[in-house]
Amino acid sequence: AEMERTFIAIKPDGVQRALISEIISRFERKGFKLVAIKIVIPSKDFAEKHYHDLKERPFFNGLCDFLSSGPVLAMVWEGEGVIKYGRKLIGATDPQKSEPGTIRGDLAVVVGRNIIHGSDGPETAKDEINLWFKPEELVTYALNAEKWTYG
Ligand code: YYY
Ligand code: MG
Repeated sequence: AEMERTFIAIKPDGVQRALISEIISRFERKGFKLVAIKIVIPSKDFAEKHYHDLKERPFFNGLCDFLSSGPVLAMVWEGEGVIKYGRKLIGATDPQKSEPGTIRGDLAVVVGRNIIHGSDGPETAKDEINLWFKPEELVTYALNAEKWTYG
């Protein structure tokens, strides 16, 4: 069986606030594996594709302007339960409601600047990975710690 993968992105606010290493560190220390990473400034059109599910929402235009306003760190993380647990590490959409200990709870204040994106389920994970990455950008490899992480 293939290991589960999710799409995680540090938005322009997280990049500008120098939170890249802090955020990567949380996924890495948990035991998840980084299988793709790049820094990119998405076009407005690309941002609209990424957030297409939200196109009827009043904040859609501002959200897409924001995502395309600067560099985004796009990543794919792999591991057992990584889609659901990745969302748990990230915390609630509104940082005012995110628990302390989560990325948004510890590092963000308002919903419009909540620093990170994570796929919300298996289907969106697949779609978002395919939107942001070419197949050859995903690296399959073994980590020596795997036998200690998974037993
Ligand atoms: O998946 P997640 O990022 O936690 O929330 P979504 O409901 O998918 O919304 C995407 C994005 O839109 C959110 O991270 C911030 C922004 N947003 C907003 O600006 N105002 C809202 N009321 C809801 C979401
Ligand atoms: Mg979402």
